[in-house]
Amino acid sequence: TEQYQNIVVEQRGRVGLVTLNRPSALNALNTALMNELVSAVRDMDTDPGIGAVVITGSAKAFAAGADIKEMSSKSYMEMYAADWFRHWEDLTRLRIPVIAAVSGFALGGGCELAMMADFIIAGDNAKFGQPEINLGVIPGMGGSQRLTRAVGKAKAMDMILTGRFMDAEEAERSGLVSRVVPAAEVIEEALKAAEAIASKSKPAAMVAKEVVNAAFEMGLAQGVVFERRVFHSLFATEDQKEGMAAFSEKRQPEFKHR
Ligand code: CO8
Repeated sequence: TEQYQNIVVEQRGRVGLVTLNRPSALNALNTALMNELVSAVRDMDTDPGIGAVVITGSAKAFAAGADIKEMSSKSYMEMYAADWFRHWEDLTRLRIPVIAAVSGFALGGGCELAMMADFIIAGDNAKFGQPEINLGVIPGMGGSQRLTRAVGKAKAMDMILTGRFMDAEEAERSGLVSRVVPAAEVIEEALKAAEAIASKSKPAAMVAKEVVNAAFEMGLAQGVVFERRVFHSLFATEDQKEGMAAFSEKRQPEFKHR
């Protein structure tokens, strides 16, 4: 397996677990960390033995943002020429389900990274924020778009314009996270959810993610037709035959992920 400096990569059953590991900077997201994370999850995405991914940080910080020290002296032209942050978008093109398990700070790029996951499970100590305005900038990894879709205009404007943090309770109430659990249990809870997903038919889980994401890109009528066509396509899988046969025979299905 590859050696990484800024992340720890593990496999638990059919689940890939990536832990951001730059404790000296509260997991601030620099280029080296991004390259490692993108490389690790891309490998998992095409690994037939993996059915879901969990991305997590430390107890104190999921990630405290893009690395301010790495960015601070860059010129416009350097940012533009490198298309700074573009490679983070690769995380949104993964085809298997991804869960962000958030303890502590998820700020700036950290909040944006969490929102690139398919859903977020938060510890009760989680703090979400887009405090870029305090640095004289704005969100740059999708925050203005994904936060607004997740929590609506009022709360997104409030957070992005004032830079205030949202605690776990408000984040759940607002629809930013799917569950809040005691902080000490957040990784275990995310691994359980990922294991549940990975035990289903993989082709069904992959297209389930694809059709939900299509809801953000398509009109309703077009999205409903897309869903129906994809639904039809699953009748070409062995897993559909097995899943429905198991139901009729009152037993657990044995999915082959094909
Ligand atoms: N970048 C670099 N280093 C960081 C970052 C960061 N985002 N966050 C924390 N660190 C470092 C600190 O500098 C400190 O290092 P050192 O010990 O060497 O001084 C170490 O981590 C520990 O941090 P603190 O001592 O500050 O810990 P506290 O517990 O006192 O405070 C906070 C925790 C509140 C999280 C505080 O660290 C903080 O406010 N961090 C910055 C939060 C922030 O502003 N995030 C947004 C960053 S900008 C961003 O993400 C933009 C994304 C898209 C940009 C697009 C541009 C094109």
